[in-house]
Amino acid sequence: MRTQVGIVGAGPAGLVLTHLLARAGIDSVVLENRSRGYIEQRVRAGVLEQNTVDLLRENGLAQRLDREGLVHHGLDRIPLSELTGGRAITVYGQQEVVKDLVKARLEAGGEILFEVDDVSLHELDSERPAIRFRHDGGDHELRCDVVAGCDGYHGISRPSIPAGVLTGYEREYPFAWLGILAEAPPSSEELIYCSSERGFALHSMRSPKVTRLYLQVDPAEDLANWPDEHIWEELRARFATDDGWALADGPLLEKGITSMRSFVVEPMQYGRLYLAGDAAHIVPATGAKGLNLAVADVRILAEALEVWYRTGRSDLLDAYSAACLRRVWRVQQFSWWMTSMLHLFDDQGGFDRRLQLSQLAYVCSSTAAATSLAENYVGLPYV
Ligand code: RFL
Ligand code: PHB
Repeated sequence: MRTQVGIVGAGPAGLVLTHLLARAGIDSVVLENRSRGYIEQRVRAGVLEQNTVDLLRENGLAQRLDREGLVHHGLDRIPLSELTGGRAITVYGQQEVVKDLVKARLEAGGEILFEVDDVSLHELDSERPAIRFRHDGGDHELRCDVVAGCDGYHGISRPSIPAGVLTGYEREYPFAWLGILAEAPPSSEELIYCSSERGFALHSMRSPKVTRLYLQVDPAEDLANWPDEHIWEELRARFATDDGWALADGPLLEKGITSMRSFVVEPMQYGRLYLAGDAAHIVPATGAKGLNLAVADVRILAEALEVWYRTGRSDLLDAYSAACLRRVWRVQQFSWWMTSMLHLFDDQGGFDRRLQLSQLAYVCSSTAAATSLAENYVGLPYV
C-alpha cells in the first residue's frame, strides 16, 4: 500500500487533517485501532472555540454543527462575546464532531481503516517511512512520504521516536474530574465554573435535554464509591447558592473519571514523523482547549504539507514544531491558570485560598481581567 500522508489515529486531529489534505489534493490513509462505533460514542470534550467552528465551516463540515451546536456568548459572569469583538464558543460534543468528520470523509471516498492492530512506525528518518499494522487478519505495510502521529497521549507515535530526541515537560495535578452526562435540562443558560469550599464543580450541557457536570475528586478515586445519588448530593452542595437556584437532576447516561495533567514534548517532530494533538501535548480540561489545540496543530501541518508538495519548499514543514509550540504554551499557561484558580489543593492554606478567591472576584468584576480570560477562552485568533 502507498499513500502520501499516513495518519495514525482517527480522533479530532487525524480526522481534521485527512479532510484538510484532501481539500489540498493530497492523499492520506487514516489508521485507527478502535472500532467506528467506539470512537463515535466516546464522551469527551464539548466546547469548540470560534477558530475550530470557523475552520470546520470553511471546509464544508459544519452543517449539523450549525443546526445542533449551542452557541454561547458568555460563561456565567463573563460576557465572552462582548469582551472579544463578537467571538463565541459552541457547545457540541466531541463525538458528534467525530461522527460528522468520519461520515463526510467516507462519503467522499476517503480511506479510514478501523480496528487495526499492532501499528508500528519504521524508517522515520528516511524519505519513505513505513507504517506496519494488522487488519482483517492480515499483515500490511503502508509506505508514505510523511507520517502524522495523531494517536493521542497513549498512542505509539511519540514512543517510536528514539530516546534523547524529545524533551518532555509535565505537571500532574493532585485531583481528577468525575464527569457525568445526565438526562436533565441544563440548570443555567451558561457554563458555570464553580470554586466551592468542597472543591471545584462545572456545569455544562450537550443539548436542551442533556446536562454535562463535573466534580473535582481525588485522583485515586474509585467510581464504585460514587453511586448516582451521592454524585447529585455533592453537586448540589458545591453549586449551592442562597438565591434559591436549584440543580435539575435526572438519570445518568454516562460517568467517568479523567486525570488532570499538563504535558508537552519538544520538538513535535522527528524525521518524517509529525506529532499533532494529544500525542504531543495534554492540557487539564479546565480551559476546554485540548480538542481545539489538536485542530490548530493540524491546520498548520496541512498548510506546510500543501506548500511542500506544490513547490518543494520545506521551510514551513521545518518550522512546524516551533509554530505549533507558540500556541501550545499560550494554551498551557491559560489552562494551568484556570485550573490553579478554581480547584482546591490539599496542601493549600488559608492564605492561598484567599488569593484564589481574590483572583476570581477580580476576573468577575474587572473588564481588563475578564477580557484576558475571555480572549483565551474563545481562542486567540490564528496567526
Ligand atoms: P484523541 O481524541 O485521543 O484521538 C487519538 C486517536 O488515536 C487512536 N489510537 C490509535 N490508533 C491507531 N494505533 C494506535 N496505536 C493508537 N493509539 C491510539 C485512539 O483510539 C483515538 O481515536 O486525540 P486528538 O485527536 O489529539 O484529540 C484530542 C482531544 O480528544 C482531547 O484533547 C480533548 O478530548 C480534551 N478535552 C477537551 N478539549 C476541548 O477542546 N474542549 C473541551 O471542552 C474538552 N473537555 C476533554 C474534555 C477531555 C476529557 N477527557 C475525557 C480526556 C473533557 C474531558 C472529560
Ligand atoms: C464539557 O462540556 O464537557 C466541558 C466544558 C468545559 C470544560 C471542559 C469540558 O472546561
